Amino acid sequence: MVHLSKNSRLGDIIDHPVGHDMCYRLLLMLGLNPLLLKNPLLRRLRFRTLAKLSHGQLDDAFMDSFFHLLNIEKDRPVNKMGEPTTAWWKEATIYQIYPRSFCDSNADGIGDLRGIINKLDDLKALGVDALWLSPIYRSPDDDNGYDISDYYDIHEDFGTMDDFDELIVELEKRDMRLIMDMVLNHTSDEHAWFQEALRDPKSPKRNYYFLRDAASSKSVKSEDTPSQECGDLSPPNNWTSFFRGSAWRYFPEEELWGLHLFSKKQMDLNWESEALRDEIMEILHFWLKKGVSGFRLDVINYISKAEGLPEGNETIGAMLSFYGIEHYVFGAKLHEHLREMQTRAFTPYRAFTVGECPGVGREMSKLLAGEERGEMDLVFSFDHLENPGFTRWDDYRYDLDYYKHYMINEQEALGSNHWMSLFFENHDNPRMISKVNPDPHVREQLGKLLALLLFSMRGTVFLYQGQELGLINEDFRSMDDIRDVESLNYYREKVAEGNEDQGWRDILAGSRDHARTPYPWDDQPHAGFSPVTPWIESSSSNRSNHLNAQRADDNSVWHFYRKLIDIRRHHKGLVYGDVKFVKKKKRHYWACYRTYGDKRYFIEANLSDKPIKRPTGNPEGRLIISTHSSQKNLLQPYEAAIYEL
Ligand code: TEU
Ligand code: CA
Repeated sequence: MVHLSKNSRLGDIIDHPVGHDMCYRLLLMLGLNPLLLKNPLLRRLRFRTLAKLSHGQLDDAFMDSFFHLLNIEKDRPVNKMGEPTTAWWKEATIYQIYPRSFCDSNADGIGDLRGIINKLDDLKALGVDALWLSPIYRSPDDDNGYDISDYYDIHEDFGTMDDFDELIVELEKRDMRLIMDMVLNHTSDEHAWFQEALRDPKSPKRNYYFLRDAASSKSVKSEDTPSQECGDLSPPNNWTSFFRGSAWRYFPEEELWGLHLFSKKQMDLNWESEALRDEIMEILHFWLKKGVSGFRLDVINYISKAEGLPEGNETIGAMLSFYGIEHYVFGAKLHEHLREMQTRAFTPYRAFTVGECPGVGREMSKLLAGEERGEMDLVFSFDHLENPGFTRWDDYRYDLDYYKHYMINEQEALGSNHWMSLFFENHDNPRMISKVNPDPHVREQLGKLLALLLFSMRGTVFLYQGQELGLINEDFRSMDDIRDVESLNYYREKVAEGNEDQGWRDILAGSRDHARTPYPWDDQPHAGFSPVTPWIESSSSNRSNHLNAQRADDNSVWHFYRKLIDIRRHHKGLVYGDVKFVKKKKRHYWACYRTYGDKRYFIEANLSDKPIKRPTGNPEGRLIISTHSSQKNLLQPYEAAIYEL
């Protein structure tokens, strides 16, 4: 096994899975084209030469952290040849529901399980095979359910366990499956485990979390990461939270520090505790026994934290604006923990798993979800959601040519033992149409183009509620319209820095609330979501694009999605077929062939808002679906089509 160091050549670093994905991220952050990784000249450079060029930015401390992270991983991905094996979850269209905002059945302004049950026929009509529900467990809702206080109970806002059991029955009747969101990196501070851990130093639960004695914790002060509420004490290390500020919360009565990578009320779990892992297996069994088909595992790549919770590297911290990430993004025991869940819980039920893995790219994903690895089935990674040089908070036009090259890169580099998740939206991101082009005139065409790009690639398609209606970002008027803890903390920090206006612009570009507003059903008050004022409100541009109107219009975005789902069901070549892009260099032009047995397909699209010349002339074959009624030689703005050859 090669041991990587600053004397290694970039080529060897890029051939290492963690090295590859970290360098990819780095280039994205620097606003550089990640295709540079393939450059032979660059590959020959030694890392220390590159570091010298960075004017001391990539100092020795940085290199120590970086190579430490790389050298933890001893395995290398294998790419198998041939056809992929078949599986229900590869063919399925999986639809994510944000339960608070889907349908309110009891007029309290909050969506609920009965609301979902009432709408199952609409989802069936669209053609979805499985639902993924964002968390519905008991929770004080500091982070809308991603802070669980009881894994064995249903949130009272959402209904009862009887409602849940009924949902399972109603789904089965319709031949649909259920995938639960499972949050195992942290619990709510109101979870009984945490309460006991805090109160009782002798309790075994104390070891379920990262609780540190204030008296014994180091007292070096870090100016960069002030902790808000603890007088002159300093936190055990300099790690910062994804929701701003120190990742440590001080509990003055107990004189303890508790680690939270997310909000102050989301306390990180210590997977080193065997008793905790036993509890987790029990939770998984509980839901699997009820008949759920699998799990979406929230930030699952963060569960293995470096022993001793060492200081985060300053350079990495400054670069990412999060300190400490290298100590948990791909921890030493991650594979072991995933395998334990696989053998003890998932395999006995043949359950499906998709791990949400921020910071993980293509090569690391192969190690987490390669068929031969015994870890998970699929990974959500996020390198395609922003263009190089931009973050979610930036107001910019997303260039779909970046997506094209990203997809080429992914699809060509995966073996038949790998499978990718295909998605543009979820509850953590603004709407994709708005990112690409907010011009209302192109909204429908663009919605259809994005749909076709998703459904014509090799992978599993995940839709987020409202995407099938072509919903766009909300026109929030002020911070009074915003509910999300991340946005609220972010804005507060901007105000404290004196950047109030910038803060508001950032919220308008990147707030997670854009995707969390009520689903528009019909022309009733509040678009039929609820008879009363909902917990968060949507704008008229989304309310008027409701499902009812779209079902009545054969040309709607909804019908386009419905047709695509149906086509995929009848043309397995679009699911499993081999992918070959052509005319890759032609800007704004997307063209690829899919081959599966004796079936062949051609997919063609214009990624821009201007007409472009068809470089191939009029394609042969039978047109299966198109966004426009096709014209010769010219592709209309955002035109896209699939042909069977
Ligand atoms: O998200 C994890 C995550 O890192 C992000 O997508 C996050 O929303 C954002 O980057 C923060 O800067 C998952 C859930 O999807 C999200 O809703 C939760 O808030 C988070 O975990 C904590 O459970
Ligand atoms: Ca309700």
